[in-house]
Amino acid sequence: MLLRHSPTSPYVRKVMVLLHETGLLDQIAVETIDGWSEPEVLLEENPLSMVPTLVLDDGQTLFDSRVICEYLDRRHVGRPMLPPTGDMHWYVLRDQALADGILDCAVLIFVEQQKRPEAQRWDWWLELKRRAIERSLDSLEQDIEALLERVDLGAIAIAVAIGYLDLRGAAGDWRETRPALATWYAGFSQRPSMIATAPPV
Ligand SMILES: N[C@@H](CCC(=O)N[C@@H](CS)C(=O)NCC(=O)O)C(=O)O
Repeated sequence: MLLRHSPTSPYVRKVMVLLHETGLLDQIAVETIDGWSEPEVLLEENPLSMVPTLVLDDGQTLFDSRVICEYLDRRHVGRPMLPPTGDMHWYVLRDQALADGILDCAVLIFVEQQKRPEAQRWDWWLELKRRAIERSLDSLEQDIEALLERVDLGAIAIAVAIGYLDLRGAAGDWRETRPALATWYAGFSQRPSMIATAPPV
């Protein structure tokens, strides 16, 4: 299998952390590509021209990160990163949706600030997305008990999302008002899977 990869993409990082945690890393070749420049090879595999894209051994492709993570999670023998049944199945998916939603907001802010000409930036839009991130972090702080001791797809996605907020400075000094979340994140960040996949500064 071949994973189309970008070292700064948090969606790619989620897949990479899962590969580390499940011991699947040596089954995957990784190739860095820039989705934003619509490279021909990626367009043939994914009309959205986005990373991560996973090319299977039979030439079929899978995207996006949620689909890739679920596919990979069924290919190892250890404890599943997405519990197959029960309440936790839905809670883990919900947590991943929250984390990906935070990422979607942070990427939109990044694009608005870094790619759009300054005169065309839309403050209302930026503030709307910032508030969504703030509320999401508040809810994680409030429900921190539900996150403790977990290493699953939901916890991975949340840690990766927070890592991306830090990388882009998209949530300022969020730790000041969310001490419990900060402590949880500090601990989770020490996992070898998180250290090995940390984006270049
Ligand atoms: N929902 C997608 C999002 C993937 C995504 O936004 N990838 C970005 C890199 S962080 C990308 O490839 N952007 C290229 C583009 O939008 O043209 C997933 O979970 O995989």
